[in-house]
Amino acid sequence: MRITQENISENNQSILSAHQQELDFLSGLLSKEGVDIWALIDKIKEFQIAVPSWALGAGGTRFGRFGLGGEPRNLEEKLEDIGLLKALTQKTSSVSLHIPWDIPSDYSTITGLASELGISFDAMNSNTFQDYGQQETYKLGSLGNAKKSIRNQAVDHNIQVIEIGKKLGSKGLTVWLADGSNFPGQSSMRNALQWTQESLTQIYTAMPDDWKLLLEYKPYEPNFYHTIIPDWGTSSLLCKSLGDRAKVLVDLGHHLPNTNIEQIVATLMYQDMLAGFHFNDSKYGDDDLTTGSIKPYQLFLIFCELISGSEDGAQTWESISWMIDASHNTKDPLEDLMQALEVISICFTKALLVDRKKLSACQLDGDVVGAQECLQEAFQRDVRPLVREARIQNGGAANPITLYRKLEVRKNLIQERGANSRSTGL
Ligand code: LRH
Ligand code: MN
Repeated sequence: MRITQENISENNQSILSAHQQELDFLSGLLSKEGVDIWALIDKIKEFQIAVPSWALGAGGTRFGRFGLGGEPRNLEEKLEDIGLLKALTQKTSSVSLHIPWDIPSDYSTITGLASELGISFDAMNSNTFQDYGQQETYKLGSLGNAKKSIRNQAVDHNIQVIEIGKKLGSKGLTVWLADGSNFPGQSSMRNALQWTQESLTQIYTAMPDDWKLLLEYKPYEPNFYHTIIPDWGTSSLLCKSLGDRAKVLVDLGHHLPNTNIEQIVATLMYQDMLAGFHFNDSKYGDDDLTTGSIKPYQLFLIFCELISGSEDGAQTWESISWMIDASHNTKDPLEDLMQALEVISICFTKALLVDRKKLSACQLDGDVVGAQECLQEAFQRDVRPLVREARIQNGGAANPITLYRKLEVRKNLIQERGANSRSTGL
């Protein structure tokens, strides 16, 4: 199924006057405060977010998975679904593939379809946390496994992923390791870290010079006593030992409760060590819930650090990768992703509205209340008309989910692919 520009402009027509009224009112308020509306809208239009290939079907937990039908059965259909998201939101111009879940059957078909849909290939993800018929099991680890032969197998897999990515035009490799232990004494934590460093060095050396390595950390799960790369400190320690094209990937769900993630972002930008993000939200653990559905203020504060860090020259905006990493246990994956894209754009826009001059003056004067008022002033602003205007100017739908439902996309996908089609992924 494809959504045409006619579908979109016809639907937008019905809401344009109401939208224009809201936009004019907000523009009036913000212009009085010296905000350049059009520059703001351009920044929102340019801000693109990669879609994870593994989040286009129903996710699940060990307690069960509830399919919804019409799920993409192969990489071609996954690209079609991202094409639907792009048509509706004009926010998703790239996909992040996971290997072996998304090994292309025919490269020319895949690259042809991707360019037809206007989709490029973002960072590739290796997978040494499952067994999928490889020689030796990853049950007790991969790059940090005590057995040299298994470490070599995992290094070879990552090099294969790089080779696949090179054929697709990707420029990055994301490495997340489930490696660790479930019980004290089970593994030598210092040796496992050293073996991991040695394995990563082989992978980094095999990467083309214009590629970057994004090293993702996670405190626990699937191992529940220790994880070899549990936090940003260990990830940046390893990255610094590899070289300046290795940086730290921040998955918002990979933090112990109440961790100050915006401070981690500030610290990584201070060292030019931030690779990018896996956006999602969580209440307790790595819940992979819809971005901004639980802690939108935290997401706003993270964007405040990103904007101040890039405007002050700590790290360039262009060097940071933006991806969603979520699992849809109870929502339609495409609706869930459209909700995430909306709130990411909203929190980014609110953060752009922070009067940074006034804020740093308050910080220097020790005006604690004044400083918070600067953030609240921006966070409490309803910027949805700006985000909608940016989307409409980009050729997207004024209200993506409304149009998605009006066109009965899920129903059409079920007719096309069947009620029990299942997507590869978690
Ligand atoms: C690990 C993770 C990682 C992916 C996987 C699908 O929790 O966040 O980024 O490889 O989810
Ligand atoms: Mn992730």
